[in-house]
Amino acid sequence: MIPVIALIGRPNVGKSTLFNVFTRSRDALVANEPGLTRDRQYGVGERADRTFIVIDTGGLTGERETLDELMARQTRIAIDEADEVLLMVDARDGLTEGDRQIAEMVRKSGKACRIVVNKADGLSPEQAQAEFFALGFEHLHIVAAAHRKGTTSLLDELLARFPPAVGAVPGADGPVVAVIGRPNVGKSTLINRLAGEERVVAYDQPGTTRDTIAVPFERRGRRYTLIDTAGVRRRGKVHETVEKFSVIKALEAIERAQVAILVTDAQEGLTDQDLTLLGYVLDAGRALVIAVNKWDGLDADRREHVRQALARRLEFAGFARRHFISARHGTGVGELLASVDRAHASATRDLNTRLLTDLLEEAVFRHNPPLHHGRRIKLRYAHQGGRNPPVIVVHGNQTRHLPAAYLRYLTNFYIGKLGLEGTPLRIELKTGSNPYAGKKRTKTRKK
Ligand SMILES: Nc1nc2c(ncn2[C@@H]2O[C@H](COP(=O)(O)OP(=O)(O)OP(=O)(O)O)[C@@H](O)[C@H]2O)c(=O)[nH]1
Ligand SMILES: [Mg+2]
Repeated sequence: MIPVIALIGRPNVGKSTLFNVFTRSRDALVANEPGLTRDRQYGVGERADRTFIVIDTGGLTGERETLDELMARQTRIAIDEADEVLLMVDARDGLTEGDRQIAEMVRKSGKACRIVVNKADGLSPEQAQAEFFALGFEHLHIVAAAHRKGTTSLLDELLARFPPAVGAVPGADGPVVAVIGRPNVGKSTLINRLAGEERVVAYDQPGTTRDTIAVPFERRGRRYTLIDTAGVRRRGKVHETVEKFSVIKALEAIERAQVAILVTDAQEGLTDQDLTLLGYVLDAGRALVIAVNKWDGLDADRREHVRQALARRLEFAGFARRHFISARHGTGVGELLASVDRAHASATRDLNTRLLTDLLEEAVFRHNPPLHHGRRIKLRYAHQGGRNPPVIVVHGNQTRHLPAAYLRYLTNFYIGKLGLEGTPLRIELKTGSNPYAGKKRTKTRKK
């Protein structure tokens, strides 16, 4: 299980700033204006081989009369989803009635909680912390999020409480595939189609929102593990089942998988939620296959329209194969799985240094990098820097000045020549001495 941390507190205490430090993203908006964050925000962070999920929430005033019910609900959901809560307070404001109210809210939830005293820059630790012990929580951390002070040790203490990460899915061999998508797009139908109908039974059982179900199956002599992210299903008033959507589940599944299948609904088109999920997959660098489900219900005109709309709107995830399927009838599901195989193979492939360097030379020969201040940018050799996603590290001179367009050219060149499919490829540029020259150490050192 991946630890989930919720950031809560009054407006403007620095929750989004800390969120950005933890996730190293610039996603959460930070502004010197209380009440900026309105929705819950989810992000994934990494620290020394550990992965964790962070939830940013909108600030709560904590004052009964003005307490924004919507924000309060958001905060309650975040507390509920979290394994540990960080209640942030502002060292410069000192302890306020709002802080007390929010602390009370956490206490009632029974969740583990730490006080994070922010904006402690320029204050002595004694000054900063003294009054906040009155909130009655044992753990108190003093940080200056905007200056990244104290944030690493906070994270280390926090993560130490959780058992170390368990790679992917314990006991899984073969590709681990996350099946993600909005409620009722047909995730479970697809999983049943792939894994066999007897699996159906499992899904109607109540569980907590955090339960993800790993479904092992075999097809044509190959083993797979599907991660089902379908929410807890409740029988609705009428016939249908209502599915509760959990971002945490999707994030967890994406982290644990090598390939994601994003299931969308052809009849409803792409929604913001689809694009949010897609964004999570791209951030994680996972291999991706897109399943456009419920294709059976569309006439020829409509199909053409949907095809074009998707091609346009999914251009930024162009590496992902799109399959138009009917999970209910089984149409297109075999081809979908074949794409999953190819995406998995591409994403986890070992790339030979010799080959990568030869290809680099070929790419440069065909199309030279430009000059920078009259000196040619040189790309000399390449080697693999990671898998899933594949990372190619390219060494050369003045690589900082390599234009984005050239990097795109190089990326596409590698993708084409290596025959990579269904996975993003990352290229890292490095300027400096050749690490393989390490044997002749004295020479390179002296430069
Ligand atoms: N001096 C100082 N300022 C900080 C620190 N951390 C955050 N700030 C500033 O405090 C302001 C509010 O920060 P946010 O991260 O947006 O606060 P928030 O809690 O997310 O606010 P809401 O989303 O409105 O609830 C910004 O101007 C930050 O730059 C810090 O450690 N020291
Ligand atoms: Mg915020």
